[in-house]
Amino acid sequence: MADYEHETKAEQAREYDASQIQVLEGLEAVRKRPGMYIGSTSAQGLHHLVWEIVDNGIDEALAGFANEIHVTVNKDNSISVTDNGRGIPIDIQKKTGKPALETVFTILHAGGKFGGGGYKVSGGLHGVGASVVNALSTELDAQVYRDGKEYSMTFERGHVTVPMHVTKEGLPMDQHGTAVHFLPDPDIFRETTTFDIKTLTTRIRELAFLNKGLRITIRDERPEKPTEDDFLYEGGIRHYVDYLNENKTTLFEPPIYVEGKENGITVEVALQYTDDYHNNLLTFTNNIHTYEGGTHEEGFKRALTRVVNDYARQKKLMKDNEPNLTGDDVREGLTAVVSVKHPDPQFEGQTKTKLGNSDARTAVDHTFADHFMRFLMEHPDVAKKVVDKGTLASKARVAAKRAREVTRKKSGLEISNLPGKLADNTSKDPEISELFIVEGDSAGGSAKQGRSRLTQAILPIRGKILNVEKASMDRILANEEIRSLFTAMGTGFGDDFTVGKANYHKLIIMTDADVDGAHIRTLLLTLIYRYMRPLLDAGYVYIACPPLYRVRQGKMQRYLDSDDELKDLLGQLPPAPKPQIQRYKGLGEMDAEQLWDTTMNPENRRLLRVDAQDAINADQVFTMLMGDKVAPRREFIEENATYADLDV
Ligand code: TTJ
Repeated sequence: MADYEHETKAEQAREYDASQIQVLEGLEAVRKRPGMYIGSTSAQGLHHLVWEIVDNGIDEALAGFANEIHVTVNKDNSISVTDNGRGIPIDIQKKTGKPALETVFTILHAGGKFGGGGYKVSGGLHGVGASVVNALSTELDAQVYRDGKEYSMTFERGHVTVPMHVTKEGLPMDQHGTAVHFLPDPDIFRETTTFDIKTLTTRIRELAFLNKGLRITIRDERPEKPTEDDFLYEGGIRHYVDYLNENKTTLFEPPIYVEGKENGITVEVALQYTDDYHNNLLTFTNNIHTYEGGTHEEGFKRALTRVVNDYARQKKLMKDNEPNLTGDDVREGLTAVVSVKHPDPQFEGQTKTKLGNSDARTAVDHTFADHFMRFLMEHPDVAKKVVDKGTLASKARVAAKRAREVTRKKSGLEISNLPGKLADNTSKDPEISELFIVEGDSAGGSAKQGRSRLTQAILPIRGKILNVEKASMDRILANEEIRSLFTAMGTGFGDDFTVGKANYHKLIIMTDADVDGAHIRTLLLTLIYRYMRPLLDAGYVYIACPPLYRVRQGKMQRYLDSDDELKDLLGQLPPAPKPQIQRYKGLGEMDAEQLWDTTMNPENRRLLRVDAQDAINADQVFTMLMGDKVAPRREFIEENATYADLDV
């Protein structure tokens, strides 16, 4: 391209116009199809805006130039994010003739791509940059602090309204950083423009764990008395493991922590064993939670299994003729966080949260195996506990397998031998088949009568099922209620579990809208979370939402889900004839037709999909709700009295 200074004014103008048009086209595209850039325009998409901005500050921190990020939810539901980095460059770029600051907010994908040196390792799920946030905000303003000056610039829905100019001079020369403030556009975010402080706080805490030494604060200015949380973990993911195990009984303190670098990949692993029967392994790549795992997870698992077995053989903790401990054995009771920072991550899988780079497998394996073997050698008492735990798991696994084989022969976990209480649907197509787990025999009866026979199967369960959080595998397998669920689903159990064999692509939990119903639902969700997790990952698990009220007036009949809706409706109805209000306490109070109309008919019903994305919280929630320690449970229930958080 010709040198800018040698172009005529007309050429410059033409070029400016051309680039301007391109910019507008780019950002108009974002406004036309926001879902393509931020996933959706639901609450999740709304919160994504915050991460797009925060990620820029994190990149600056990872590059070593910032150590503080402050996030504020303002009274009007706008967001402010500041960092103490170098500040977005304000010099005029030759290529565009505009300040770099403007480019960052008006060119798609421009975030972090300029300036040279280092690489962008952070990034939200989509990593599309600040311009997308700008396009989807009614107003956005940015300040840059550098060279003793404050520079400002303002936008509306992606368009520049006030070009960059100096707004303060004579500031301290060592004051530097970036501040961004934006107000999401309600025309785009039709569902909600209200930020959820819990969602923001959870992710910010996680980001602080994942980036040791970085201080991140979150302030909520909306309540009468503003709240502020301040997160700074010098120990990084070691503290994450502490946090995850807060309410568990651990086998040793503190968590093991290793860090290393191989081929430009930074590897961190923290782990600790608990007396639980299951494990909690979280993996991250460039601060993104890799729900589907991938090469870093494989490298970690492989190294863990190998090192524990090698150590046990070397120290004669296992007999020569005993078989090796399996991966599942050595992971029983394990809580671990694996975090890698990769210069060029390849994300694969259904939700693009599976790491594909094979160099990450070897980097994690090598880094972790070396450190971990040395750790075991230096801490023989801890090492013995780890080996003992694995050995115990191995024995339980063998016993459970034997029990399973016996039951399979006797009454069978086989599809040919469906449980007696199951009213199956007639279609054999899993995609259109739904399995309702219904609380109570009477509701089960109504559901059987009212259902669509082609697509809907009913499995009634009586009362409280076994709490799997406190039971070993063989006891779980001996439980009638649980067995019939696995048999009906057709997925197999334990090592044999295959989500591809699921007979139903919707597993719908239908319980009463009272405390007992909520408890049964939690028991079922715990079972599914611990032993049928792939169903959650596949998005097959749902909660049915029976209505709370029926209101009738003359020929009019309406079903309502909340007290608010009831109040609204009663406010609108004429006073006569007197409206008749029925409050449903249980599913059993509805006849077959009502149950179909309100809760089962795909045309009218509401289903809540149970979201596997919330898995980290779920682990803690289940430990708290279902584990042994009572005090944190009471606290948790008091804090979350509405129960709603578990549902989505
Ligand atoms: C780029 O390379 C030259 C020096 O500055 C680098 C940079 O972009 N730094 C930077 C950007 N620090 N902080 C940001 C930033 C912070 C927030 C909160 C939001 C945005 C869009 C950028």
